[in-house]
Amino acid sequence: MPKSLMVTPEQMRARGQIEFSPIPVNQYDRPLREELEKYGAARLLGIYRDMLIIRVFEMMLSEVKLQGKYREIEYSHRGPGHLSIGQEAAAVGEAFLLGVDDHIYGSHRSHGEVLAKGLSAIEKLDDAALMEIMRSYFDGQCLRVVDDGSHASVKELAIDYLLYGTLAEIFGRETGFNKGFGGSMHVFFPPFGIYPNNAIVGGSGDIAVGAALFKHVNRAPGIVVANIGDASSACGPVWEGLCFATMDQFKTLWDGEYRHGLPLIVNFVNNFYGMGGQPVGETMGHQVLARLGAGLNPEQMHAERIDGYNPLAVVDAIARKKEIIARGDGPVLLDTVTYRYSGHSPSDASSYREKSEIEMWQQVDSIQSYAGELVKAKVAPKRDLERVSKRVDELILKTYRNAIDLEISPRADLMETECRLEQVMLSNQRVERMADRAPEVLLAKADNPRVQQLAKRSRSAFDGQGQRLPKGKCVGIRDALFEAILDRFYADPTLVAYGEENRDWGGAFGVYRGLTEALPYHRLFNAPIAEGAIAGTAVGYALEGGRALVELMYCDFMGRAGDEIFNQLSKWQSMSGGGLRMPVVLRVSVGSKYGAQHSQDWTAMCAHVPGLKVVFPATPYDAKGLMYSALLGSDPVVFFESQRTYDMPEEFAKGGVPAGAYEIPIGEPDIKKKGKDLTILTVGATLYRALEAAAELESRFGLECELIDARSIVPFNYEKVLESVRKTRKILLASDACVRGSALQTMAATITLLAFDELDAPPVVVGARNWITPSDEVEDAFFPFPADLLDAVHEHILPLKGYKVQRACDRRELLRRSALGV
Ligand SMILES: Cc1ncc(C[n+]2csc(CCOP(=O)(O)OP(=O)(O)O)c2C)c(N)n1
Ligand SMILES: [Mg+2]
Repeated sequence: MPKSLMVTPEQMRARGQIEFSPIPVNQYDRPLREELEKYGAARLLGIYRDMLIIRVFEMMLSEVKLQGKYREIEYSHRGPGHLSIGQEAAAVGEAFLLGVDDHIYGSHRSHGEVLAKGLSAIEKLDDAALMEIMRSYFDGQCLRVVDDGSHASVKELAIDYLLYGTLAEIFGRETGFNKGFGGSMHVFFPPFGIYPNNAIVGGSGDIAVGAALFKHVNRAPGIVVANIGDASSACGPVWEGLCFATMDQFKTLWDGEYRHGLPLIVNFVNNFYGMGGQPVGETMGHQVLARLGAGLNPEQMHAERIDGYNPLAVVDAIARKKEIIARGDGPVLLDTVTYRYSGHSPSDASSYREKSEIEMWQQVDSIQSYAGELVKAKVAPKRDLERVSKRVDELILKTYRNAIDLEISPRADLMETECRLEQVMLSNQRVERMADRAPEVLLAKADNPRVQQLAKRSRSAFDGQGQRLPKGKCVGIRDALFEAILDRFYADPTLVAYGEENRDWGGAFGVYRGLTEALPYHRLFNAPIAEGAIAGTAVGYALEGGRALVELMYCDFMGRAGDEIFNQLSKWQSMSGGGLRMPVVLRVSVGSKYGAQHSQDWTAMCAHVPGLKVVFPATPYDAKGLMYSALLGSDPVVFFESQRTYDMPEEFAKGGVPAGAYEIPIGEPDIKKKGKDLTILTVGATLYRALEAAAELESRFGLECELIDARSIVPFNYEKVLESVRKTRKILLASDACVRGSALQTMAATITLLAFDELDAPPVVVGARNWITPSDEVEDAFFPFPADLLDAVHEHILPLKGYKVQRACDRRELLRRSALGV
């Protein structure tokens, strides 16, 4: 909501109508002869070879899946095989003009795109660069398999390498491009500009936008292409990604050289089918997919339909779209017509379509047609094409033999302790800055009005005499977060922050107040209300090598970004075999007072999905130190904050919140108060209610409580907690999360397992009720209060003399609730 964008009734209420421009459909009709002049015979023949490589590769996989053998050599491949037989021209045409800096993101049916892009990269890279890539990628593990001294040139070796790395990955071998941790639907190879392919269809719809955002913000060379299936054009990530990608601000508000559209081609690989459902005539209403671009911006995303059965029509389209992007008018949308002869997967009997339909497309088969054109235009005689075909057959057979051989191509041993997969689930690096250049800022840190304001505040909750100060006079959690974030913006030039109401407003809860003055638009901006795209673009931004800090306002809104958080953010480090990093900090706040859809603590969901770090600080000291660690790390961190504690001053750390930088290691709980009779472990804002409970337990019952703030949930070092339990022999765990399945339940179970002999009572978890959060007026019945903690201690840990339970929580009551599912 920048003030410069005035909304006037005069303009908004004026009569008029919206004009749309015609959308080109299959307009390409240039004779081959013209392309021959442009590209030369060798390159045109290369297109034929590349299409054939893909066809034979996919036919090989089809045979393996259907018959359990290829050329009579048996192999059982249990994994998926979504083949693109028939779609070769679309893939090769797209890749033809793309350089190594142009990055493709795709979907489950991407073998063809991987091979086409790889072959194009091999064509463009010189021998030294190719050797460097092959030698350095995973220390040359894949190269050693194929480099048998038989290759006449480095390019030939590289083609072998590409085919082998891809197939070994499909067969789940450690020598594959992603250590076998990705497999058929996810295989990718960043050194050739081939970025993650997504088995969550449409998943690349917002990730690729984030990749383009990276290129834009960091002025990195190249463009990004999102290859998305036609049926997946209905998906949330695709629509959210499109809205994000076409935001006006890129062309209106961003400054100077940053004022231009994103370098992005959204390419719908339109084979007219989902699995069996048909977007045209059945599951969607656009009739022609290219129409989708029309409503998104006045440029209509320069959308057009192109004939993906003619590789040269696709080459032509990519050339024109690249020009549009180069002049700053991206992003663009392509509807690339193609067809798959193969089923959705080998088990698909194509019951949803007529055989005659498949035959019609086979009659105009792109490879056959193109071969005919080459011969007709005398680019190559038929026997040359036959020679190419024979060579391709040999190549694929050799690749197959190597990839199925367990001696040459072993599977990763995941049974050993500290196995390879454990090593890549999280990257655990400390990276001061993701690029070496001066960060762009608008004013010196010392001149920042908020920095100046905070300099006058107390850094502790108490004055020199130990008297509690009013909150308004102290540095609170939101200020402590601001300090860490501001500081990192002056250190890491790639760091960007965005989300809803991040600029001007100052972040939904005021954490970013003062950032707008400090940062240009391209480092801090408002995103559309598209939580999926906010998280998904951060994934793409990080995969490309940047660091993103994104915010989802309320924790509850993670539901909107579930796929991006749980399937994307958490997984690409490991699915890359450790080749990629994911430095993303996702801030979410846990609310109260706003009822059922604005008050949930979903730490357990994040903790349940492997691949995410999860923290929930409750004090300014911890918030600042953990934010530093999160923003210096290389892993995705879901950073929980509580709206109840944003203005909480520091009352635990001696000396208050340090003004300078410091890090608190993620995973280390902290003892907030020493005690010998009962351990209380809390997550988040419940710390303060536990503190009240501890005071009461001490004053009324003489029990000295040891209070431990978990601070982190994943990872979590149990040592301090176990040490405490050894001393107190009793532990109560409390948080605001609904008690069933909460993160503390896992901790309680682990403590039981590790300290069973030292416990006098079972670890007891107190949380919110298994209800919706009721409205503010009655929400106290939902959240745990000090009395609930005392009740739990009395009923399950240690009877408190003379204590009267306030709310039943005995065995019978717990059984009743459980049987009812509440
Ligand atoms: C989010 C999600 N929903 C459903 C599926 C199951 N699925 C796999 S492929 C597919 C069809 C996708 O069609 P399209 O996007 O046109 O790509 P194509 O298979 O035609 O290449 C479906 C429904 C999935 N993998 N991910
Ligand atoms: Mg499709």
